[in-house]
Amino acid sequence: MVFCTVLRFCSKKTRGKSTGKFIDSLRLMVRGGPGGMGHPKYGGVGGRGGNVILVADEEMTLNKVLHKVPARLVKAGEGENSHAHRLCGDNGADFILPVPTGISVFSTTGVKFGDLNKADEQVIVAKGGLGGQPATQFNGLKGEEIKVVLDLKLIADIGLVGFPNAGKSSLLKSISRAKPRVAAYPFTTLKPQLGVIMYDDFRQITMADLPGLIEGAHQNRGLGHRFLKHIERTKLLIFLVDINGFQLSHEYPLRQPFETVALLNKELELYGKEILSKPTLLVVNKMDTEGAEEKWKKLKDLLSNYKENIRLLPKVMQPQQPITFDEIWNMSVQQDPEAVRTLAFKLRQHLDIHADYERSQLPIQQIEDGIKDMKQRHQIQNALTEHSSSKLM
Ligand SMILES: Nc1nc2c(ncn2[C@@H]2O[C@H](COP(=O)(O)OP(=O)(O)OP(=O)(O)O)[C@@H](O)[C@H]2O)c(=O)[nH]1
Ligand SMILES: [Mg+2]
Repeated sequence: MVFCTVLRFCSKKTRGKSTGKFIDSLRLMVRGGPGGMGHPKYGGVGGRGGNVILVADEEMTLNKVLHKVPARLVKAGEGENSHAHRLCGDNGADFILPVPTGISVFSTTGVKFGDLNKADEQVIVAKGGLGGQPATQFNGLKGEEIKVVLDLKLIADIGLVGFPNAGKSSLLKSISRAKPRVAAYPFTTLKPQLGVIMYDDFRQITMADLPGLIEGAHQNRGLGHRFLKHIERTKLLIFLVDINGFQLSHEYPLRQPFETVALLNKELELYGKEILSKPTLLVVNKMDTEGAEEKWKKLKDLLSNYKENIRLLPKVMQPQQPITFDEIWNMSVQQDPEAVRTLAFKLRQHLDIHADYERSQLPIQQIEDGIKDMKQRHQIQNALTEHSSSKLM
């Protein structure tokens, strides 16, 4: 009850400021154009109906799509009828609908049409009907008609996950030019926010800040789970944890920082989809608060043997698949801009190392075929060794 009240109270405040509801899923009825009539007397063939085609466009959002087709109905053009003076009718016009990059297109029965991940990629969702011809007794056929779901998953390099109030939006704000709302109550962030980290050499890395997760998020408690799909396509995750732990309200138990790490691990595991196999960094925040150093000592001890120590927690908090953190950091996002800068640098390094590592899978395949590229493997192995020796823990 208290939980619901908090949620409604917060959503009211933030929605007042927002510029429209963020849509990350949209249903549309799409209809291919009907074929034109043939001409039985002269054997004329009607034009084919137009197709409905979705094309990825980086400028689009699902809100803009809805603005373009407010009735959620998309119809391609009719094929032209065959006439005595013009026996072959023209084909109907295709309806080309620009959609955001990063969408998956499904039928409402769950059949996938495809993913549109890069600008200009396209998918035909409804084909136009055949024009009238002898095989159709010169009748034009109806076009395909189907309900489709456009499911948006943001494409960001890095995804921020954590309990509410941990400082995720504060980190996004200080590391990028994004201006997410930051406030001292849970569920300040109600929809995913994207920020771009800019580097001196013009490299840009995108980071997604998601609404906070809570225990039981996989059972649809809170807001976080609904948005977890947005980290499916990220290359790197940051678990952001408050050194003081998390307490939803006085009616709920205080979760110690180690418990919040395990619980985040568990929620992601229950969400599934191999999210836990992504490289993950742990950032422990709010080190400027009272008693933080003491708490950090304890947390560090527990984390140094994470796999064993999570088994000491109550069963409900235990993930089956303990995550391996690539690196663990502690910092104060709010008080230590230098640490934030170093983190930005580290993030870049991690992304590069993992990109190299992914690429290194190719030569490994070829090795099996007898073609060895040992030089590259050595370079990557060296990079990984250097990298692991720079870990905090
Ligand atoms: N003392 C201290 N407070 C911090 C720090 N970082 C963030 N905060 C505060 O923690 C509170 C929550 O910060 P947010 O950035 O809104 O947290 P969030 O994780 O985005 O929260 P949700 O959007 O609710 O999930 C705010 O009052 C921040 O000012 C820090 O390093 N030190
Ligand atoms: Mg936030």
